[in-house]
Amino acid sequence: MAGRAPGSDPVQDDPRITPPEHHAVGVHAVTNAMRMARQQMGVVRSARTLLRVNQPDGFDCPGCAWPEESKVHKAEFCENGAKAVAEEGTRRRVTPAFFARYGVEELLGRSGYWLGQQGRLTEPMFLDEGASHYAPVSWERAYEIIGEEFAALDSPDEAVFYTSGRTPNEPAFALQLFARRLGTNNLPDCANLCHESTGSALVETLGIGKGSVSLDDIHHADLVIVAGQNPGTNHPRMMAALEKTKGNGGKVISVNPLPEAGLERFKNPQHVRGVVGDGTKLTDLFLQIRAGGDLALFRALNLLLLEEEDAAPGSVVDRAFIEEHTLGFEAWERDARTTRWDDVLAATGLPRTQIEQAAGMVREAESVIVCWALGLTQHKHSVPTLREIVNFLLLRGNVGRPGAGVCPVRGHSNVQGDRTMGIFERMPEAFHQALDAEFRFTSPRHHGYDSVNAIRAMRDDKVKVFVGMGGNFVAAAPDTPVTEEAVRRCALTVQISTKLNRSHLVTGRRALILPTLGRSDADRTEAGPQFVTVEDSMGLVHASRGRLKGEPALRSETAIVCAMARAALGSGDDVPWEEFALDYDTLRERIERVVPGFEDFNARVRRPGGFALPHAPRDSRSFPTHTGKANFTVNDMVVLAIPEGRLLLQTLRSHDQYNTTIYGLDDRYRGIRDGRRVVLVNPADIDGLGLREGAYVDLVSEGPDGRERRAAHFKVVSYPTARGCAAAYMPEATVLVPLEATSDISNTPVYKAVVIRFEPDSGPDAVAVI
Ligand SMILES: Nc1nc2c(c(=O)[nH]1)N[C@H]1C(S)=C(S)[C@@H](COP(=O)(O)OP(=O)(O)OC[C@H]3O[C@@H](n4cnc5c(=O)[nH]c(N)nc54)[C@H](O)[C@@H]3O)O[C@H]1N2
Ligand SMILES: Nc1nc2c(c(=O)[nH]1)N[C@H]1C(S)=C(S)[C@@H](COP(=O)(O)OP(=O)(O)OC[C@H]3O[C@@H](n4cnc5c(=O)[nH]c(N)nc54)[C@H](O)[C@@H]3O)O[C@H]1N2
Ligand SMILES: [Mo]
Repeated sequence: MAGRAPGSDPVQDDPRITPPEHHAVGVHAVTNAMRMARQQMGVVRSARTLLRVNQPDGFDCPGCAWPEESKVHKAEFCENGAKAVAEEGTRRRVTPAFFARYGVEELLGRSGYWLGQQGRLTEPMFLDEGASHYAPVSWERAYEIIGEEFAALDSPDEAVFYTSGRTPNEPAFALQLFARRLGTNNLPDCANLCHESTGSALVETLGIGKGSVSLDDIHHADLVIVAGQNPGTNHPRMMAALEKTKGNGGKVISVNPLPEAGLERFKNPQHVRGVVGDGTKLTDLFLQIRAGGDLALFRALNLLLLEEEDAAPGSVVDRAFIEEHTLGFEAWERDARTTRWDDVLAATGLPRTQIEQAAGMVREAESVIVCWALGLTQHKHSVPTLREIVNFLLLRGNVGRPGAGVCPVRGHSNVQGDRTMGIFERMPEAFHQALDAEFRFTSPRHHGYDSVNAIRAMRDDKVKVFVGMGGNFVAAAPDTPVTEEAVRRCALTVQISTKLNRSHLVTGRRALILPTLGRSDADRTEAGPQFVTVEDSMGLVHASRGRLKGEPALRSETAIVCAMARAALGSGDDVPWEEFALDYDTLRERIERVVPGFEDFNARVRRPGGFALPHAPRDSRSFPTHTGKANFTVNDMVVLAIPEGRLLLQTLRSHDQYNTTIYGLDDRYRGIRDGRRVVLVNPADIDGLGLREGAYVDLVSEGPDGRERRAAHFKVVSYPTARGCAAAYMPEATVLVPLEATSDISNTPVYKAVVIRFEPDSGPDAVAVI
């Protein structure tokens, strides 16, 4: 990472600190989103574009994966959805003249915020070996270069294909087919960095790695537990769903080290009450847990439920369900009863009375849903934590009936669909067999690299070509300098992108930027207008059609993948890549024959609202696990021990960013303005550690490898986070996350629990730009 360039962008400026807010959305959300939309798109384009988001004949919001309320009703307003659309629909342009003006070294001194603000990429660009600047290149030559580098591989496993979850189903299917025709399963994706722990836990216990509830279930649940999630910022439309839960008499418990405004009150801008009144109180009980304490919390809840059952047999435990549909109950129950309260209190930091109150609410609820996101998936013990949540739901039969179930809330708008399409380094055998039968070949069965293992492989010179299908790998992955050094060892890096980011600047010996159409852009081939499809967090598949006229040189993701496949696999490959790129219906016909649940795909996806994929636990209370039943699992208690003088740091998102894409410098709900280098610390910890509110410090982490990592110059903000826990934004704080610190089983980076200490400020000049 380069030092700070003189005269560079003002991202490291002094943030202003104001009190956090206690409600989310309201009129400020609307005005803020409209201001950003106007700045990026102008008035007319803003109106035209924003009115088409999530409409039956419009495009799928490139923001989060929360399902649409109803495809046939008017769009719900969503501030951060509007910001995501504006970021893509911007009229600003990054042209060849831009690259002639700025060399790669100079751009490396600019922040990701500045890079993103420059606008949409317009033409393919090539960075030749030793060159200081990217130069324009024709699409034909770009594919030739790709062909040359693939031809030079000693083994197909020297290629890695990373996918970010915005990529729609059609190009995702084509990409995995390309990789497997080549002979590799090296298909890491952003899910490896995100919800992989969810997949690992749910496949083992319920037989399918996806959520089991619909929006209707959320609306009609008696109790929704929202753990490790900040919907006010990251899934704003979820607040409207929780408002309905409340309206129907349901209750909400939120579990979080931070009191997130979006979980306190929701001012729905769709209602008069939401604009002029106080809005709706969402959370009935807030459990301000210590980071990493959720496994202990759910163990304690389970213990309390078992004890209630002892006191009044038959009143708590759903014996009939357990008998008929599950395995492992007795062994689990024996272990659950060994749960010790001193461990629970140490791990959670919660008073026992609050946990008892929560257990009381659970007992009174006929139907319970647990929702979660990264606060639960990015810990070392995430998989056991999520398995324990499954135990908690199974105990009362809260799976596969109305108003009950598991609700992992995904991130990227098509991250779930990409996985369904086969973007995974270890797809099940049934998928390989179907793929092989359809395309008459034998796909490789040896597992590929996930994201962390791909970094290790690049570091160890086992990879020569890295292809990024969207995303910003070097800024999203952990241990930034280690990842950057690894990527630089490649012979060729190819980024298929809409916007400029750091992964275009940290490159292999040669590098290509292939600019692509986004969701909101019209996609027309010689065969006529095309559309793509996506799958949301609840397994609903629907069409997405953009209307904006993109720059003439842009190609669709499908077209780019198919042309790359042809260049790498040669004219002898008998997959009709050209036909796929021309007419996406032909690709969907193949998807239909390979992926279960896509019968009659082309017809069904043309219906307004699309269709729901099958989900055995939800649909029929059947559990396609290795045992054929839902599995109770024993998950050992974990109490994180934090050495004296240290805090547990989580890295999270501000309100003005989308992962590594920074929209602005405010985190409105948390009261942070005009800056991002802040560390949120409990006032008692500020005192206890001898820190001073408003002072600048360095954050230092100590990895399992014994190496120290430093993030310089963070402003200490006194904040009501749980004791012992601190928070700072990604990607600025990502440098502190060691590559070797990953979740057991799922291998996800431990982004939410980095042990840090504070050291004197090295000053703004020591800031590593990201
Ligand atoms: N506007 C916007 N929308 C987005 C994104 C974005 O960046 N911007 N990103 C998208 C993506 S890819 C994803 S994966 C999702 C992410 O959605 P979130 O998971 O909501 O994202 P984070 O900002 O990482 O917030 C993590 C939350 O978990 C809490 N938390 C941290 N550690 C713990 C813990 O140990 N226990 C508990 N109970 N809580 C904990 C944090 O305080 C915080 O509230 O959002 C998606 N939507
Ligand atoms: N420290 C820390 N790091 C984290 C996390 C964390 O909580 N803490 N969260 C992790 C999570 S949950 C995730 S999902 C990853 C996200 O990792 P990524 O998905 O790799 O990162 P993004 O920032 O979402 O990628 C943004 C880039 O995607 C490109 N893009 C946008 N739209 C499109 C499109 O339609 N098509 C194509 N081809 N490209 C497009 C643009 O060029 C843009 O610059 O980050 C992870 N990193
Ligand atoms: Mo994510």
